[in-house]
Amino acid sequence: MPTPVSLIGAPTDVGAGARGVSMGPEALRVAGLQPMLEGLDCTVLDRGNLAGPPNPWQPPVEGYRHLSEVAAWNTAVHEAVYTELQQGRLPILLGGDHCLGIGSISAVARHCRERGKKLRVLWLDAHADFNTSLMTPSGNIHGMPVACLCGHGPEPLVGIGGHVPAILPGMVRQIGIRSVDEGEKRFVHEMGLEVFDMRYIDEMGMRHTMELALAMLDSNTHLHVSFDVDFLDPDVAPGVGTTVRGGPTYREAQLCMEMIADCGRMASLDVMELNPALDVRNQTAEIAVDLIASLFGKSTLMRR
Ligand code: Z70
Ligand code: MN
Ligand code: MN
Ligand code: MN
Repeated sequence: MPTPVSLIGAPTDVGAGARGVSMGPEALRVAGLQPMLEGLDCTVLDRGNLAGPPNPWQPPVEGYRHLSEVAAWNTAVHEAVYTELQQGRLPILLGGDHCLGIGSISAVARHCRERGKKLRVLWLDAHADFNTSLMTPSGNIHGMPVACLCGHGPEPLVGIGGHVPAILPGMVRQIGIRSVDEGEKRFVHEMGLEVFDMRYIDEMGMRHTMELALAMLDSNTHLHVSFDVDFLDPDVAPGVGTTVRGGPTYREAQLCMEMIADCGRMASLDVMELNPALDVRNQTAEIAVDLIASLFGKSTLMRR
């Protein structure tokens, strides 16, 4: 029996540098996320959308834009994701900007600590999202969630979930990375984050990359997938806040998702940064739904 799935909408762009990802949850619903999952024999509950403060659209203060709003949204996300996990359900967080990964992954980490489970986080993204207030070029907190989760960030964010740091860099595998700021690059290296950037994927292929990223998972490992839709090449996915050329093709992304499905360990998922304001007839949402189908085990032929 597949784990029952819960959809949680978090319609906000408080952590982003462009407006519009607040419309992401509804675009994914309109693209047929729930019926697609049901067609794969999942039972799905749509929990609706979380509530939080509006986007005040202010400049950064001391290196952070909208820190109190970002903290409020992440607290709501943390509680919602944690509640679903405690009920034995597989939460899918529908973003919203990627700052919400703090609330989501801190909840997953808390669940794993309480259950004595190991945690592996796959971070599919064009960006490392490993900035701090000292090195951010923008003040946008969607460029900081991985650093915050690893304990490097402001107390109202690193403290969510009650355990600092929420996760260790060694739990994370980043895939598809192709835009990292100068200071951020040094910090990624210093903290020993494992990054499979586009250069690596080009040279070694997606299959080898995913074999390494999914290595050493056992039956006691909770696999969390944090899917920033800007992971995909802009040719296939124009509807994101920040497009970066040179991303995975549809076929590479599909193989990535299929290999995650085959490992059988995915127990929570974020789908982030979809921006319907920049999309063309909801095509990016539809592609995201296609790829999520592969993540949940859709395959062309019967699998042995
Ligand atoms: C840049 C910053 C970012 C997503 C942009 C960009 C971060 N490194 N993340 N779009 N999803 O401003 O920190
Ligand atoms: Mn569980
Ligand atoms: Mn991101
Ligand atoms: Mn990104």
